[in-house]
Amino acid sequence: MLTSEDGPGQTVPRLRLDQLDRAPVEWRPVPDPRTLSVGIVHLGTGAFHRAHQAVYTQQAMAVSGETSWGICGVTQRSPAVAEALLPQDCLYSVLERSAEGTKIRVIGAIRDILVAQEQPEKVTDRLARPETRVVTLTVTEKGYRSDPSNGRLRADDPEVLADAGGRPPRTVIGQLVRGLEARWRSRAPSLTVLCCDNLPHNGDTLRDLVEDFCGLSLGSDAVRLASWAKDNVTFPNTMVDRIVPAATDEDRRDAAALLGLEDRAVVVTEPFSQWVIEDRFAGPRPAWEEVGATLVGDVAPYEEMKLRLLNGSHSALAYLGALAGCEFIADAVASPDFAFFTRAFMDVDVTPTLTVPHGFDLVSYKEALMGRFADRALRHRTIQIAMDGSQKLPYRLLGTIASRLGAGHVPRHACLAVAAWMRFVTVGRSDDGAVLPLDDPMAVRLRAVAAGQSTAEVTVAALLSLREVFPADLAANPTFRALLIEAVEDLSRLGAAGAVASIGRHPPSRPA
Ligand code: CS2
Repeated sequence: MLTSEDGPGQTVPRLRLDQLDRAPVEWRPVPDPRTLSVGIVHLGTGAFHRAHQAVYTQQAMAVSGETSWGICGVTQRSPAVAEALLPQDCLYSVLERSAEGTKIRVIGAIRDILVAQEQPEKVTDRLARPETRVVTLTVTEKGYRSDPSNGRLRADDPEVLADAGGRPPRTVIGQLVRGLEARWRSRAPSLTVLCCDNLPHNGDTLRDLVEDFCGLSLGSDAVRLASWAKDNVTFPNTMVDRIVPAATDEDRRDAAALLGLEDRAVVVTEPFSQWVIEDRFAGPRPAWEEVGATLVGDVAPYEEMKLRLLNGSHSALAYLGALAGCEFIADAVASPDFAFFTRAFMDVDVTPTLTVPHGFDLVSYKEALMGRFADRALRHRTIQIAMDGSQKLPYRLLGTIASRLGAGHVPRHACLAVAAWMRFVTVGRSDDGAVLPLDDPMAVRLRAVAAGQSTAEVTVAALLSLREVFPADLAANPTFRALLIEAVEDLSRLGAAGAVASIGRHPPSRPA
């Protein structure tokens, strides 16, 4: 067994700059992390950022020879990432797994790390420094504290109000606005802010949230800041894609065995990676397009395709799979009924709602998605994706449903997925009785609904009344309501596996 230098046995040294020459040369970071200076601040330094934007940035610097795009990561909710990274000089490894095997490389693009909740002033300072030219964000859907029904800032959120009142900021939007305000006052150069979360029109949404916060907090300065920002700050929309399951002890052991160094911040991911960015930068940026990022005029078609096909299928498989007792996404799609269901969900419910970019091969894209879901090397837990459903459903499933109902069709597969979420949050157990933990910012209210449930009608009506999740017009749609009641009943009568199998026997998309 491999043990760390701090643990018993003292056999494997920790990954650090002064230990890097122990790692095989092809896995060491290029450029040398010691030569980098910080030009990017990233809010939300979770596993996704470390497996995605940080990798592109390191590769872009390797190709261009630039050394000014080091990243200062800011962790939001917990200091755990900072605690793992700081003793490693912010180095970590990316373990790329697939049926073909496992690859590893060390990433050194992150050069500093701050804990937002403990160092708010330092975060503002970093955001305001003239050498910071790009800010990127991955703080998950809930991190924005927006109302999914209209994308605007929740002005009744106590944390938002407290930040708007002037305390050192704890919310992401508060941090960003304080940083922008400091840049405005110090006449710092222009800045590009790239939202890299799975939200529709993520850049436009973020710009609106910033504007809302300014309105709440800055009084008459809000207008002056807005007019400066209009000329000096851009918020391009982006689409990001890479599946990043939570790393396990086995991943950490494999990384140690490959590197000969212990890495407590390893991230595990798939070979696939995609980044589509609207080409609206306010100033300099890394040469991301040299290393696979696509710069386009309009991200909307890519983003809708990805959110509805990939993330929509993910959420459907997460709830139906968890109820059926599948631990991993690959377990779920290994069942022919689940695979058939997923294809039908994509083809029958989602595809007609999409505007496909010119020349884009949608058939191959969907096939590739099925392959990615089925990859057994990637142990992506259904329960990980099931997290924060109240924040994800509107963007991943409800848009598809509203669009299909509007066109006079019955999106039966998407409705079964929403019904599975309803059962997941109200029953909280899989069909064989295992407890399914509810990790959701609305957990208290969702549990209150669960406590009052009696029949499928009552459960569906109570959940549909949650305006933060279901827009009023969709909630009032009688076809939607009837489909949900039928699906909730099917799930309880047949179990998730039975309901998934039986939907395959329905004629596809009967007119409503
Ligand atoms: C997943 C996403 O956890 C989830 O909700 O659907 O993180 C998904 O893996 C990524 O968006 C893939 O790009």
